[in-house]
Amino acid sequence: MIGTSVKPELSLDRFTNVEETLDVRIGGHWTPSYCTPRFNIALIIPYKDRDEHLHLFTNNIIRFLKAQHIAFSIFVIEPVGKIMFNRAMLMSIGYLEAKKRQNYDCYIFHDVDLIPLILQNYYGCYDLPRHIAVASNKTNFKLNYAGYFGGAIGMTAKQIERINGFSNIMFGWGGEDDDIYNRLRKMNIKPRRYPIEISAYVALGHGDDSANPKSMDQIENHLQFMDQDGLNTLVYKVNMVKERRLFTLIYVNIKGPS
Ligand code: UD2
Repeated sequence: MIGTSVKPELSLDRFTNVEETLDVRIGGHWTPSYCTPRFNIALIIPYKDRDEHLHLFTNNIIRFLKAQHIAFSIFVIEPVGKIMFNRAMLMSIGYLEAKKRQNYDCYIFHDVDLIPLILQNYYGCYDLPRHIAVASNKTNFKLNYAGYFGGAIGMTAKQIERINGFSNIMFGWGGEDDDIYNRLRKMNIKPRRYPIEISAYVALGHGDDSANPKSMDQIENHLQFMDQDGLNTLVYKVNMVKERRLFTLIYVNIKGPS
C-alpha cells in the first residue's frame, strides 16, 4: 500500500490520494481513456516559492479534472532569480509555451492557492471568457466587486489574442486582474461567471503580500496602451524545462525590478 510509512498528522499527503494521480503522464498530462473529452485544457500557474501550495493544488486539481473527464496539461511558470513577481507576464508566457506544444481548446490561468469546491464548476471555455474562481472563504463567499477578475480565469486562444494577452509591466501585487477585465471590456467582451454556489473555492493561507499595490489610476490609464503592452511586446527566455511527475515546470528569464 502506498504511504504506509507516512505519518498522516505530519504530512500534507493526508489531503491527497496519490493513487488517483498514478495514470498522469510525466509532465502533468492526462486524457480519459474511456471517452472523448469535451475539452483539452492547458492549466497555467504563475508561480514562485509556494511549494506546499503547489503540492496540495496539483493533487487536488488533478482529482477534480479527472472527475470532470477533461483532458489536461499542467504548466507551472516560474521566474528565475530575485525579481518582483509579475503574475500577468507569467500568464502570457504560460500561454505561449503551452500553445507551442499543442493547440489547447482552453487556457486556464490559476492561482496556486485556490482549491475548487464544487464539481459542477466545469473547467472548460465557451464563447465568452470565463471568470472561474468567483468567490472563496477569504471573501466570505461573496464576489469582491463587479469587475473582479482574479483567482482563476479561462479563455480560448482567440479570446487571449484579441486582447493582446496580458500586461508585461505590472510588477508586484495587484492590478493585473483588473487590467485583464478592462482589456476585455474595451473590446466589448463581458466575461461569464457561474453562480457562486458553483464557483466557490477554498483559499489556502499565506503571508500578506499587499506591498506595492498599484493605483486604480495607473491601471485605468494603462488601458490606452493595451496595443503596446502584451503578447506583441513580451520578451522572455526559457531557462530550463523540468518534466515533473504532475506538471511541467518552465523556468523563465524575464527582466524587471527586483
Ligand atoms: C489575489 C488574486 C490573484 C491576483 C492577486 C493580485 C484572488 C483569489 N486572487 O491574490 O488572482 O489577482 O490578488 O496580484 O483574488 N504567486 C506566487 N508567488 C508569489 C506571489 C504570487 O506563486 O510570491 C502566485 C500564486 O499562484 C498565487 C498568485 O500568484 O496564488 C496570486 O498571488 P497571491 O496569492 O499572493 O495574492 P492574493 O491572494 O492577494
